[in-house]
Amino acid sequence: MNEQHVDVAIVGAGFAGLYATHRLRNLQGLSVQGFEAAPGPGGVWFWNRYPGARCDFESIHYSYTFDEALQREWRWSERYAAQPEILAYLEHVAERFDLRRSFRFDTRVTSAVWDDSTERWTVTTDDGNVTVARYFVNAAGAFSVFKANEFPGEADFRGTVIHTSRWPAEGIDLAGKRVAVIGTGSTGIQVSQTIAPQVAELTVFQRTANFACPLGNRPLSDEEFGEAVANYETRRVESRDSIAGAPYPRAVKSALMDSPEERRKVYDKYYQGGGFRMLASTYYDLIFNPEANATAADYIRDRIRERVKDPEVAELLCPTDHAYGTKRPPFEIDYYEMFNLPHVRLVDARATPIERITERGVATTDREFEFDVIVLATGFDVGAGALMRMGVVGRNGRTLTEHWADGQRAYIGMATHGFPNLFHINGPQSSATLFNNPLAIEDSVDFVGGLIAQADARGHTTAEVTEAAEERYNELVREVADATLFPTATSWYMGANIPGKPRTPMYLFTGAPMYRAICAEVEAMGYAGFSFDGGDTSLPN
Ligand code: NA7
Repeated sequence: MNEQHVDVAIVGAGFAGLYATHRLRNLQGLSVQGFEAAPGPGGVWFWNRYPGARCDFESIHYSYTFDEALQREWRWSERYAAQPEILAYLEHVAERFDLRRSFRFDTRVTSAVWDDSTERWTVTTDDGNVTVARYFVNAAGAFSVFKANEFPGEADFRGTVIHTSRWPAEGIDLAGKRVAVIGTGSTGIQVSQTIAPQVAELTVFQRTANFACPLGNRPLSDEEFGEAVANYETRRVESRDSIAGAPYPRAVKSALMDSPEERRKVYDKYYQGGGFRMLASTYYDLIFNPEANATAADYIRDRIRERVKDPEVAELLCPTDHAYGTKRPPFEIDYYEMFNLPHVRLVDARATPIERITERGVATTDREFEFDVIVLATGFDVGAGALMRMGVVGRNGRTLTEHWADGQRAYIGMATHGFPNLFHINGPQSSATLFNNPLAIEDSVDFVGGLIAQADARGHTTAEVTEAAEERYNELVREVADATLFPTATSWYMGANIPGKPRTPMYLFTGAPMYRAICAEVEAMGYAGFSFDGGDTSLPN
């Protein structure tokens, strides 16, 4: 067994872990040891190699901002980048900033234990080594634990059954195969529309219909790219000041202030290829007011009915059980037209739920379907699911699982009481997971880097959020959620997609500007809410 001592241990080599390594090691001069379960960098973009995997934010926005030359030189080929291109980008970043050498790949953290006497984290990994660190940074991602064992009988199936986030790099030959896709979230929609032309039969199992709107992907022209590069400085500022973390026009009106004709024009403008603009740029009250929301929901249902020829199938594809935006809205290319193809069928997995996977296929409550391949697009234990599985033990032997028995909580999404010197990037109760992620990640990493620098400069050895600050922030998260329609839906936003997981708002539903303002205020007040060395609740200014 090897034991090494470093300033910071980082888990995860995705967007968050890579930037954290750059910032803390290259810019702040700290010693860093990173761990990554995958054989290479990329995080969520390493694992999600299923056909059609693509980002719903434009590449020129969904990318790092910290290095001027990087954003000028990396030429995105499409308006919305596909997974291979984003992975290549992250691999490039890892090389360019010499980050690989700080990571041990193919390595999982098996326990992380805080020692109050030494004020260190002892991080044990499955290669048998031990790393002792002053700080422990959770950059393990919000979507890294997929829902496993959702259906009994997986092992009985004679064909191939695979979760989308474990798609093999060499691909799966789907030509001429009878394929099932279970799940109609962002992933299920992307994979279905992409494989439909290749397969002999495609059967989509839908439990909840979704409000999917057109993505509007196309090649990124030289002109568009040139314009982006020329204006990066202002665009990035605008992004950080926008609800979605991308420079989309800000909705300033209530949907109820416009006439039906005026509304139709607004929705027409943003439906067609606008991505998240449909939510962020149309009307500000869609997410607060059921009546306003219904105008957008009705509009999208009408478009679905126009695009799907069979009226029964169209009706089944129209969401009726939740308000628009209260489940993460997916984006699509030709998902609805796909159901006009003779070899594609839709199964109502709410009316006739899936009971099990059998030797030959899928058994619902009323029949058995035969398949060669079953694709599980059933989602993730979203939030700090990965950290929960790492055996994290804080002050006084209290485990993170115990502390979060009633729901994952983290002050400003970054710190948890009883777990000193542990910081989450993209953590539970941040807004970060809900807006353009690379920018959110940079902001959180910079906050954590700043806090560590301050503590070091003043000779403090521990930083821990107080119980009172964590509780007050938790109340804020709940109050904000209660002011919105989010709690009315069964979604991962509410932790409600995992049986037995406490139903509680997983995020601060404010969007980027307010979340960023809260973090800035905490920092400006000398890291208010944090106790340093168990003393005063903030550093003296
Ligand atoms: P999601 O958004 O959680 O979607 C999972 C889908 O799988 C959703 O349609 C679920 O239906 C369905 N599902 C889950 N369990 C079952 C069972 N038992 N039976 C039938 N259908 C089921 O995950 P995604 O991977 O699509 O997206 C995750 C995020 O990745 C996405 O939001 C982006 O941020 C990127 P349900 O709605 O629960 O009825």
